[in-house]
Amino acid sequence: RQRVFSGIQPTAGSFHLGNYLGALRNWIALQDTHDAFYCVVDLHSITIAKDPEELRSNTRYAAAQLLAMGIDPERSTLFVQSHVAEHTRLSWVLECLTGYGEAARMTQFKDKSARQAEEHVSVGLFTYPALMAADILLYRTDVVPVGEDQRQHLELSRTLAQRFNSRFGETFVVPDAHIPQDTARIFDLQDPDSKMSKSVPSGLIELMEEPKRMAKRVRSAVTDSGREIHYDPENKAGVSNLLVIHSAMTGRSIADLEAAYEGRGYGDLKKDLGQILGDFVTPFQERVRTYLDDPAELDKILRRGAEHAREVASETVRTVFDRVGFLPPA
Ligand code: AQP
Repeated sequence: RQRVFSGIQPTAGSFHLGNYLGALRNWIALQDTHDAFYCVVDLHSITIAKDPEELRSNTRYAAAQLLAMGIDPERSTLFVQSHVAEHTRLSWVLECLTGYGEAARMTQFKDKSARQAEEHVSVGLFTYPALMAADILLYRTDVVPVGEDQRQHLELSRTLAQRFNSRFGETFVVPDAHIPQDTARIFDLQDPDSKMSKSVPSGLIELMEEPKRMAKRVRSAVTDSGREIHYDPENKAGVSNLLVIHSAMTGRSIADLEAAYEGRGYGDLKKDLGQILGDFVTPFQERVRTYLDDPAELDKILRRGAEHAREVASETVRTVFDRVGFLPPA
C-alpha cells in the first residue's frame, strides 16, 4: 500500500468549507486505499502567537472534527504533531538544507508576514516549510492531499527530499501532491477573487456554524449584477464559486446544475445551497459534540496514534542522523 500523509492546523474557529473541499474530503477517501497518517499540526500553529489554553482546546476541537468527519482511528493513524518529537528533529536537518532565498520565495510567508508588523514576524513562520517537509518525509509519504495553496510548499518538500538523497544517498521517498481538480481553491463568499481563509472571517463558511446563520451567509454571498446562472470564473467569480460548492456537495455536474437553474435567479441557487450545507453539517456537528463530551477517549485515540507514528518516524530519524554523520547515541 502507498502511504498518505497530511496535516491541518488547530484553529480557534472550526474548519471551513475550503479546508473540507480542498483537502479533508480526500483524507477520508484515501484512507480506504492507502496507509494513512493524519496529523493535527500544533507546532505549526505557534508560528503566530497563540494563547496556551486556547491552543490546547483547539487541538482537541480539531481532532474531534476530524473523527466526526470520518477519519477512522482503526484505519488511519491520527495524532498530534508535538507528541512525536521526531518532527522537530528532522526539521532541523532540513532547515540546514534549505537556502535562505528559497525560503524567502514562499508566497505564504510573504503574504502572512506582510499582514504583521515586522517585530511580530517569527523565525518560525519563515522556517515553517522545512517543518512541513519534515512532517511529510518522516513517514516516507507517497501522496499528500492538500489544497492548491500548499502546492509551493509541497514542491519544496520534493526538492529537499531529492537534495538529501543526492547528497547523502537514497533515503527519502519523493512525495506527490494530491490536489483536487474542481475544488483545489474554494473562494471567499464576500470576495470571490480571494481564497476562502480563516484569516478573513466575513466570507467564510465554518463547518461548526449554526445552519441558519450559514444559510444567511450563503444568501448574502457576492454575485454579479447579471441574472444567468452559469459557470464563468473570469466574469462570474461569485456564481461560479457557488456552483463549484454545490456540485462538490451533491455530486451533480456543473452542466447539470446550469440546466436545472436555467431561467431561475441567484436567490434560488443560494437558498438551495444553504439547505444542502445545513443538511451536511447538522449530523456532523452532533458527532463533534459527542467526541468533545469525552475528552479522555479522545486523548486515548491521539495517544495510540502518536505511539504508532513514533515507531515509523524514529526509524527515519535514526537513518537520517546516521547518514548526516551524527555519532550514534551511546
Ligand atoms: N480556500 C481553500 N480552498 C481549498 N483548500 C483550502 N485549504 C485551505 N483553504 C483552502 C486547504 O486546507 C488544508 C488545511 O490547511 P491549513 O491547516 O494550512 O489551514 P490554512 O491554510 O491555515 O487555512 P486557511 O484558512 O487558508 O488559513 P490561513 O488564512 O492561515 O492561510 C490545506 O491542505 C489547505 O491547502
